[in-house]
Amino acid sequence: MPTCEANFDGLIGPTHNYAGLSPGNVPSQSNAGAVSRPKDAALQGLAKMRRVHDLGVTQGVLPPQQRPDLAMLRDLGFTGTDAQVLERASELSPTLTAAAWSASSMWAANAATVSGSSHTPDGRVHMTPANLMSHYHRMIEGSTTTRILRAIFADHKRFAVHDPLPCHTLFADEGAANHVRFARTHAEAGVELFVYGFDPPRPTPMAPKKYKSRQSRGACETIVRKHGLDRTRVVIARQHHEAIDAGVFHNDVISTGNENVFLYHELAFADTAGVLDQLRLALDPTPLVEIPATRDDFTLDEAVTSYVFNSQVLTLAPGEMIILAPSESERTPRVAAWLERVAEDDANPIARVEFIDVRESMRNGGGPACLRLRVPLTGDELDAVIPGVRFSPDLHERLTRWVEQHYPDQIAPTDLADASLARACLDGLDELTRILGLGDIYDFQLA
Ligand code: SUG
Repeated sequence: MPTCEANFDGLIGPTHNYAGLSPGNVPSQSNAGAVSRPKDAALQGLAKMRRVHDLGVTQGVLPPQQRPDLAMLRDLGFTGTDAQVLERASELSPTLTAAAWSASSMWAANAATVSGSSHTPDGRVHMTPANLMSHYHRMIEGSTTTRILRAIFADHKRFAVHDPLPCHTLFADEGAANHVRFARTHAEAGVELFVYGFDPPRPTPMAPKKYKSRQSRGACETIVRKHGLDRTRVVIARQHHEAIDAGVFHNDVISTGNENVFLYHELAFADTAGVLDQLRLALDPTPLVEIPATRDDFTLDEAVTSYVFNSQVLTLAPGEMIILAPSESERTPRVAAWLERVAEDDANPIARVEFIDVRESMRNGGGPACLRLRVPLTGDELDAVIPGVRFSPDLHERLTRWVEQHYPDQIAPTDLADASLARACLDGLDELTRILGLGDIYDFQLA
């Protein structure tokens, strides 16, 4: 097997709901309190995995986390039976209760930052799970994500799964959502772009005013060191403060890349021209194929509404790529027109654009690319991945049956006090670990 870039999608969990937990994430705020549709959400996620698999790209599955996390609520002082814990927590703190139920681990682009073995001095794939310390409901993902990644990428000769960085603003880390790998092909070594929003030791007057940035420069620099990357093949760039204030809470909402192709909005970075210069130099002699969107093409607001940069750009064959864009891009006229121009332009390898419906996730600010973690793998490394998480039509069928059987059709905010719903969700997860051949990974299984 040649080297590939596998996409590991977060399977959308049965507790998917709209709790408005993410200030700075416009859809999360505007859909707060809406009724969610977990079954539809999971089926949409599986259909996306199937489409990517059918396009010939290696696809894997990451299981959801144990939610609701009643142990977390107990740690915070809520006592009694499960029903009492949920009742007291939902009375006293709807926010903590919602954090305990959040299915946010679906957004696997925030699970970790990954460097392929062609970039690391020990020739292993290095992964640093994100500490996600900017939001409490996400911060509680880190330890289980580490356990899950260590179960899936268990072969120490080939994979190094680090601990998450310390939970301090100096190291605020949101994972691969702020990381892009460039190379002539997936089989070759290339350059890694790390993007941050703030740098606590060196504050700047050009900081966002409305929303907080999530990723620190210190996190980027620490991961570069821990993965042992060659600094001449690393670019570290700061997000534009206007982008963050428009709702670009992760870089993957405003730029994306695949092999040597780079799609970006001109307001993605504080110094976009400088970032391009550094990338061109680091990637030389491979040319960087630049696909910009200017303010005249569409505004930051249109980029955020359409989530066009959260498309998956996938290699179909040498020199032939597809953009798998969220349906919302098709419904944003100036963005749809730009996509059409990109697909028609022979100067880039984009052959066509396809739209995919992940509406339930989108309503919480998670597009197609948020739902997946990219992992560059050689054939041997792919063979060393636990086989049960490899997506196939057979696994698609089994997971569809499992979702149909275990997922609620809807969750309204008041359902988060329901202990029987909590039990049903956890029973489903117990069965899932057997379907995926993962063994015991959840706290309730290990207790
Ligand atoms: O961290 N939404 C997620 C969306 C993450 C998207 N990921 C990437 N861009 N890669 C977040 O803001 C909303 C949950 C709620 O409001 O119920 C939420 O966590």
